Amino acid sequence: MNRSSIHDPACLAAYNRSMASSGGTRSPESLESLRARALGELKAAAGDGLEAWRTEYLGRRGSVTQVLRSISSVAVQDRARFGAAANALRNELEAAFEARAAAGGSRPAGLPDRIDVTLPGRRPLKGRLHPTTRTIRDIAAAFGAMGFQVIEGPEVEYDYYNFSALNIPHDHPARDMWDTLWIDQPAGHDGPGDRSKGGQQVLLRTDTSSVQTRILLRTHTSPMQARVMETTRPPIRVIVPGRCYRYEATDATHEWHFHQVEGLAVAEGITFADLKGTLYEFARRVFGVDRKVRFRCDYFPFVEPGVDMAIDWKGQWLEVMGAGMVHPKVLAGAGVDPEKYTGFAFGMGVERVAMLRHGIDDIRLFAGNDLRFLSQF
Ligand code: FA5
Repeated sequence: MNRSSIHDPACLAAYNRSMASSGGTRSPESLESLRARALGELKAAAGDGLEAWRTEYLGRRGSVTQVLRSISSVAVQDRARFGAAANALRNELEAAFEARAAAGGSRPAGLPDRIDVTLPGRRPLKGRLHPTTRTIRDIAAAFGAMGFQVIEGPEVEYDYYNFSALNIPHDHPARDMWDTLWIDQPAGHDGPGDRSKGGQQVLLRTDTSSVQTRILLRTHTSPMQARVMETTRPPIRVIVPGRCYRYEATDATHEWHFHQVEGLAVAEGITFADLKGTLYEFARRVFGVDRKVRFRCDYFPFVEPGVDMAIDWKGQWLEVMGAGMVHPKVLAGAGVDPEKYTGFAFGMGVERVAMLRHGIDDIRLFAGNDLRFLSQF
C-alpha cells in the first residue's frame, strides 16, 4: 500500500475541494485523518460494532465510497493522484477489516468493548455448605476423634428395620411415638434394596409377610442399628448421619423432615458409664465446656435403660437426643449374643444441635431456602 499518496498535498487539496463542492454537511477531512479515524474506530469495534464500522466506512453510502464517488468533481489535473490515494485507502481499510474480523473481532454482543483494568474486581459468588451439612461434619469429627466410623443407610426403609427389629412389633402402641409416612409399593417390587432390581443387598431376618415388608420413609436413623449388627461382628463403633421424615405438624422446634445422627457401640463389657462418658465428651467438643447438659430417664422400646439428653437453651432445656443401652432383644434379633455383648445407642437431631450452637430460634429456617439466613454460615 502506497501510503505516501495519502499524504500527498495534492490529494488533500483535491479531496477538500470535492467535499466542498459536494455541498455536504460534513466539514472537509484529509484522507489521512479519515484513515486515522477509521483505523482507530476499527480497533475498538467488536460484535455488531464491527459490521456497523464496515457500513460507516466501506458501505454503499460509507465515507470512503463517497470519497471515491466524488472523483468527477475533482479538477482534471488532480484526478489520477486523488483516485489512486482514495483507492489505496479503500484497499487498506478492507484488508484491516478482514484481519480484525478473522482475529475474533466478533466478540459476543453485550460484552464491553474495553475493559477498565483499574476497576476493583468483582468478587465471584461462591457457594457454601448448608449449616446442616456443616453441623453433621462437626459431629462426625467429634465422634471420629473417639474412634467412630461414619456410614449411611437408606431413607426409604422397611417396616421391619424401622420398627420390628427395634422391638416395636406390629400393632404395638409404641409405633405411635413416630408418625409415619408410608409408601405405596409398586406391584412386583420387593421394597428398598430389592436385589432383583440391582439394589443393595438386604438381609431381612424376619418373615416376608406383607406387614413386615411394608415400606416407609424412615422416621429415625435407628433402623441402621439392626442393619449394622446383621452385617458386622462386634466390636462396632459407628455413627450414621441422615435424613428422617415424620408426619408431624411443624413449629419452631419440629420439622416434618430433619436430620439425625445415630450412634452405636457394641462390644464386650460396654456399660452405661461408657454411654455417659461418650456423650459428655461429644457435648464438650461440640457445645463447649461451659454448656449445661441434662440427662433424664426416657422410654424407647429398643434401649434399656433409656435416657434423653437436653442442652440449656434460652433459659429452658432443648432435647437433642435419645439414648440408652441396646435392648437385649434388639441384639439377639440382629444375631448378636446378648449374653456376651452389650452396647449403647443414641440418636440426635442435627438441626437442634445447630440451633443450640448458633442461637437459631426457628428450625423451619433450615429448609426455608432464604439466602439471608444461609449466607450467615
Ligand atoms: C428417636 O428418634 C430415637 N430413634 C433416638 C434414639 C436412638 C433413642 C437410639 C435411643 C437410642 P426421638 O423421636 O426423641 O428419638 O428423636 C431424637 C431426636 O431427634 C430428638 O431429640 C430431636 O433432637 C430430634 N427430633 C425428633 N423429632 C424431630 C422433629 N420433628 N424435628 C426436628 N428434630 C426432631
